Amino acid sequence: MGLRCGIVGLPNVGKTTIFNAITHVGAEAASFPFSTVTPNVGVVAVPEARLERLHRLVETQKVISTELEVVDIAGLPSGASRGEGLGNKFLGHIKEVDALLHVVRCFTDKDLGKGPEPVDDIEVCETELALADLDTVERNLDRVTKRARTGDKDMVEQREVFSKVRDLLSDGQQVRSMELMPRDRELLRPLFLLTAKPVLYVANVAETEAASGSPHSQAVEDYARTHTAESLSLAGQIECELAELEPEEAQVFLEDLGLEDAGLARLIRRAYHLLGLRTFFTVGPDEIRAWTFRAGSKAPVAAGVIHTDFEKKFIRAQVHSIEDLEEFGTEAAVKGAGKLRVEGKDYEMQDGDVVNFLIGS
Ligand SMILES: Nc1nc2c(ncn2[C@@H]2O[C@H](COP(=O)(O)OP(=O)(O)O)[C@@H](O)[C@H]2O)c(=O)[nH]1
Ligand SMILES: [Mg+2]
Repeated sequence: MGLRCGIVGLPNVGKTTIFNAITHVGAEAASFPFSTVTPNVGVVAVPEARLERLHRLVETQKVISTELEVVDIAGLPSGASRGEGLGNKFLGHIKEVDALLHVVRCFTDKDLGKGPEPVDDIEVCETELALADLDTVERNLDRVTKRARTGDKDMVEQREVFSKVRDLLSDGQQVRSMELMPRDRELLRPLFLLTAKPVLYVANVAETEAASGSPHSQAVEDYARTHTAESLSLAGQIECELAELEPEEAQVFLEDLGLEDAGLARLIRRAYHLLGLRTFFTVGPDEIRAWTFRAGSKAPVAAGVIHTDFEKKFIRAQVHSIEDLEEFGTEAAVKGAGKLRVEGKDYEMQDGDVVNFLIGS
């Protein structure tokens, strides 16, 4: 699918700690050699409890998860948007990802000698991103304004949109929060604006606050709610330790801490969802497998995820739910109960669908 999320935030907030924990959990970690401006890229298996539910019902050779690409982008230096130092490179890396996991320090760092100021930190980062966007929009506004003089309709339309967005950015709004028409957003897409990307704030709390959260993580949550973003809290340090343990040991450790679920599993699932990614399943004696599609995809496009040819050769899909399989036991019994749906090429795929695609030759 080629969608990626990038871990961003100020220096020393725990980005690399969280990235390392994620890639430990991941099936295959494909890291680039580390350097300060070469981002680390990891591939992580998306935790999926529904695969286990299917495996309990159907005997199979192997169970295959979907994957997500995560990039550890080095800390954003303040002044990045003015092209100072390595600023441009950092912003370039952010441009290349599809969603942002914005890590915010909510733990106390003894070396820094000051308490967490998560909302101030968020605003420092968001301001850099917005200034970079302002620069991008102004450059493009100049370009289309010149060309609009000839009366070119497309250029005039872009001029109107870019100029509106410039004003809103100057006003301190993030593109993702702006009230814009779908057509406006379409015209903005080629600009790859940084504040247009979906954001999940990750409040990195102290070990002792892993279960309860803190007033600081609450502040992050409140900020997210009013800024068209999502949030969750976790303790990066603990996640790192958890990722080193065998699953049974990790479970015991989690219970000791009063946690239901590893924060990382939540983080990965939320990131996947944030990217607009959804999952369907195929089930058979060879494999039970989770596949990724974009929310809103039609059945032939989803078939094309399995094999490129399948999109064109799609005939129809047989679809049922995991709940139906749990109720009736086998696919044949699901069919016998009249619960196996036959869907055509206009069917919009739903998260959790268990599918058989019928493909022509
Ligand atoms: N107490 C505490 N320290 C952390 C936590 N996460 C990271 N750190 C420490 O913060 C420092 C910076 O972490 P790092 O992951 O390299 O930050 P980055 O610059 O954002 O990539 C390191 O000394 C970590 O050990 C955490 O959850 N709790
Ligand atoms: Mg780092």
